[in-house]
Order: sequence, then C-alpha cells, then structure tokens
Amino acid sequence: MSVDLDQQAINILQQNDRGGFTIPTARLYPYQWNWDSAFVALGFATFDTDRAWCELELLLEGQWKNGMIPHILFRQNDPDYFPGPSVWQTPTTEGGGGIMPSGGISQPPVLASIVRTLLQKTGDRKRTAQFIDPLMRWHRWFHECRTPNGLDTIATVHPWESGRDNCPDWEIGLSNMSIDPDIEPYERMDTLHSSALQRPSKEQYDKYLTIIKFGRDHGWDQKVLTQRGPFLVADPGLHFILLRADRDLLTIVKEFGRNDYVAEVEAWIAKGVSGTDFFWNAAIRSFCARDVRTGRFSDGFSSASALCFYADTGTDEQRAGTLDNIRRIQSKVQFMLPSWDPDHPMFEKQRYWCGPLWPQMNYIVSAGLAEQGEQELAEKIRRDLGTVIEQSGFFECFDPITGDGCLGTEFSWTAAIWLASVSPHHRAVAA
Ligand code: 9WN
Repeated sequence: MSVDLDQQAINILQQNDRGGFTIPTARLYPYQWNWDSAFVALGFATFDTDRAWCELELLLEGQWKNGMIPHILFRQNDPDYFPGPSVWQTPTTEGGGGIMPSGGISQPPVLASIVRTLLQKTGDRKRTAQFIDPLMRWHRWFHECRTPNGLDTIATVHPWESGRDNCPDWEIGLSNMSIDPDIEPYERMDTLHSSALQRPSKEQYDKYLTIIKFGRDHGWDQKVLTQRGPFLVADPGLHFILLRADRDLLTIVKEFGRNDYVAEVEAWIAKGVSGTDFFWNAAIRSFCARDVRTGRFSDGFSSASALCFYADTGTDEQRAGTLDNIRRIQSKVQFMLPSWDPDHPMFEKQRYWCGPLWPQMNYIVSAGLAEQGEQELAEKIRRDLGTVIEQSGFFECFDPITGDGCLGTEFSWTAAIWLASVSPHHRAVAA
C-alpha cells in the first residue's frame, strides 16, 4: 500500500515538473512558489538529488536586486491564476526588481534550512556554496526591509507573505484596513478551481488587492510598504522560521569558512531570540500574531505558535504554555495539528488556514518538537499526516476532524513531505 503511495508521490512531483521547477498543483497554482519549491526539493532528494538542487537554483533566478526572493515567479502568464503579473506589475532588474515578473512580497524563508538538509544528504559542497551569498542577501532584506522602525523583530505587510493566507490571525490587521475604492473590478480564479467555502472571503480578497495596489502605486519600494503600507502584523510563523533559518545559515557560513558573514548572522540570531517575547500572549499562554501599530494580539493558537521549538527559542514557561495548548488541542481533534485553534469561534475545519492541517507546517512543527525532546507529540503529528494521506490522498491540506482532503489535489508539497518524512520507507528511499 505505502510502496504504491511512494510511487504516486514520485509521479505527482514528476507531473508537476515544468522543466526544472515544480508548480504546487495544476490550475489552482500554476507558477513556481517560494516555500513550496523549498519543500518540494526535499521530496526530489529522495530519488533524484540533481533535480532537488535544480528546484532551488531556479528559485534563486527570481531574486530581486534588493535581495528579496518573491513569493511567486511568473515565468509565463497563466490565465488560470489571479492575481497574475499584470496585477502585481513588479519592476524588472533595472527598476530594482528581478529578471522576471513576480509577486511583490516574499514568503517564509525555509530555504536556508533546506539547503542545509540537502548538504547533509548529498554532501555536495559545490552546489551548496552558490547559495551562500543569495541567502545572505535575502535574510538581510528581511532584517532590514521588514523590521519596522522602533521594533526589534520582523513584521509582514501582506497575509500572503506569511504563507498562511486567511488565518484568523490576520483579522487584527485586516479589521483596521479599509478597502481602496479604486481597486479594479476583478474575477477570482481560485473559486473556479476549488470550493469557495474552503477559500478566503471576497472581503479578504478586496483587502489583499488593496495592499497590492499600495505596493504598485509606490513602485514596490519595500521600506515604504513596511513603514506606511495598509497592513503591518508581526507573525510568529515568519519570525520562528527566519530565526531557524538564520541558525542554519550560520552553520553553513562557518562550515564554508565565510568568516566575513559570521558576526552579521550572529547579530540576526540574537535579535531573533530577544524578539521572541514580543509574540508572547500571556493571557492564553501562546505565541500569537500581533498588530505592530496597535500592539493588539491575536487570540488563538495556530500551528505557527508551535514553531518555537523549531526555532529553539522561548523561556521554560513559554514552552510549557505552548505544550499545554498543543495537548488541549490534541483532545479536540482526531488528526494533529490543525492550523487554527478548534476552541476559537473562528475555527472552520475545512476553510484553508482556519482549521485544516497543512503538511509542510506540520513537518517543521514535528521536526522542532523532536529536536527538543518532545518525541511523543512529534511522532503523533508525523503519523497523523501519514494517516490522512493514506485515507484521502495527496491533498493541499486536510480536515483535522475527519481527515478528508481539502482544496488542491495531487499537491507537490504533500507528495514531497510524504517521501521525505512520512512514508514508512522514507529512510530506505533517501539518497
Ligand atoms: C497565495 C501555493 C501557495 C502556498 C501558500 C498558500 C496558497 C496562494 C493563494 O498557495 O497561497 O500565495 O493564491 O492562495 O496559502 O502557503 O505557498 O501552494
């Protein structure tokens, strides 16, 4: 049974291959996405290490002059997706952008951590070395362009940058925003390819487009977008993922004797560790998103709240509170870990980031818990992902109560995480 699933997963990655890079799923997401590609490389690495490196190399092709690696690379125009390149209108290199049209925001920087994993798996120093400068430039961009004045942590300007698009976390920022009356009328494509009941609302889309319009009107000047844009929320997901990635980048630069970079990365790590407190919502003993301008906390436990272990940060009390919340949630759902708190009034078990469990998030949550000695919870999260995939197939995300698959089918990161971590044979097939 699972040998067949291994083969199915390999077939999915090969079918979604568009010539060296992989789309997340046909029709719904027909371009190369940033953190998707990074996770996908882990899957390719189990049967074709050259192809795994290639996925990441092509992602670097989209890097902007200012160091940002965008969330989507538009190598061609595909009418199946909205908003496409004609809406984003990002500059090309001469205007400070990249060599190809792209999104004007970034996505969670898991790349350095995955490059480190590939280095460990393949021992390929030559291919690793070419990532060092681009990774430094990207992380520096996060630390410089996404750190708001007066704050000691990064924040995000658009829910899409967090990768957790319509998580209820963003209400603290979206509820302060008004919709720009000048956004052009538009037709959504996502709700043609998948159920509208599982996707973000019309009001949320209007606000997503309002932020894009602001970026476009300001020539995608990233500092202006951070300081004056319509939305500014600090996200524990981005914070913990960047801190972990900074740690992995430090290991890489040291291993490659790049002493010129060591002090700078160490300073980023120190900033990340001290910035962790900003996210601590003592009222619910969870790391939560926080609106930077009002200081208001979000009030639910998300799967990103659990990433403090992955980032190896937080006090004993903060870690204990996080574990208590995870255990409380475990008693409420069949399959761990949902993306949003089942006790919160905005929990919806099949609506995108309002409840479903997500393979790539749970992979890093589980890895962090295992590294910090919480084997039982780590294994429960890993096994539950295997069970829902066996039960329903390679969906984008899954209902945590029934295990039903939601949204995109034949999904690349689900196939990749299956191969790299969940399949009973994952160790045997690893390169
Ligand atoms: C916007 C591709 C991406 C993921 C995100 C997920 C979803 C896009 C969308 O799909 O976002 O970036 O149009 O809904 O939320 O995490 O990278 O799989």
